[in-house]
Amino acid sequence: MKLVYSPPSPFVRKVTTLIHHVGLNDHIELINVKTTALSVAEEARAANPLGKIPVMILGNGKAIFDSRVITRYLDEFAGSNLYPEEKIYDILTLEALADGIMESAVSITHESKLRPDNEQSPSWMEAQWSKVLHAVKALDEGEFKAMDGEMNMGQIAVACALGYLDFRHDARQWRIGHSNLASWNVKMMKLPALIKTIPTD
Ligand SMILES: N[C@@H](CCC(=O)N[C@@H](CS)C(=O)NCC(=O)O)C(=O)O
Repeated sequence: MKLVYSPPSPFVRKVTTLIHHVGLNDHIELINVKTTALSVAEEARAANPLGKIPVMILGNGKAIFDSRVITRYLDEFAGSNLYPEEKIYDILTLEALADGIMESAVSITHESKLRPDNEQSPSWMEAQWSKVLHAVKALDEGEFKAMDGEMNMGQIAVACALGYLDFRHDARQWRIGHSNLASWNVKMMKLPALIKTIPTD
C-alpha cells in the first residue's frame, strides 16, 4: 500500500498516527508531496480527482480517500477496533467535529498564506475561527461522550486538530478558557504515535 501525504496536513496526521499506533509502518510506502489548491501535486491528482491528500493506493492499485475512509479501512485491516460498533455514531460524530475544526483552521491558513494581501478577507477568517472556538468550547464542556473511555479514532482526530491549531494558529491561543480540553490534550499527547507525527514544514 502507498500513502500520498504531506506531514503538515492535519487530515494526513490522522492517518499517519493510526499507522504508527497499529504498527503498520512497514506495510505502507509513503509518498511525500507538496500540494495546494493552486498547485496540485501530480501524484495527488493521479490518485484523487480532487487532488487532495491524504489518498491511499491499495495493493490492487485502487485509490481510496478521504481521511475518514482511509482510517476506517486501516482500522479494519489492522483489527485495531478504533471504531467499536457500540459507539460508532458517537465516534464518527466526534471525528466529523475534529475534521470540521481542521477544515476551518486550514482555510484560515490558506487565506493568509496562498492569497495575496489585497484578496484576503479578515471577516472570512474570523468567521472560520469562530467555528473553531465553538467546537473547542463544546469539547471543553464535555458535550462529546466519545472523548472519554478507550482510545478511539474520534479522540485521535481531535488531538490532530488541536495539534494543527498549535502548529499554524498558536498566536490565537485556543487553550485560554478551555482548561478541561487543554488537560485532556496533555494526556493524549503521551500517545507515542501522536509524538511521532507532530507536524513540521
Ligand atoms: N476531507 C478531506 C480534506 C483533505 C484536505 O483538505 N487536504 C488538504 C491538505 S490539509 C489538501 O489536500 N489541499 C490541497 C487542495 O485543496 O487541493 C480529508 O478528510 O481527507
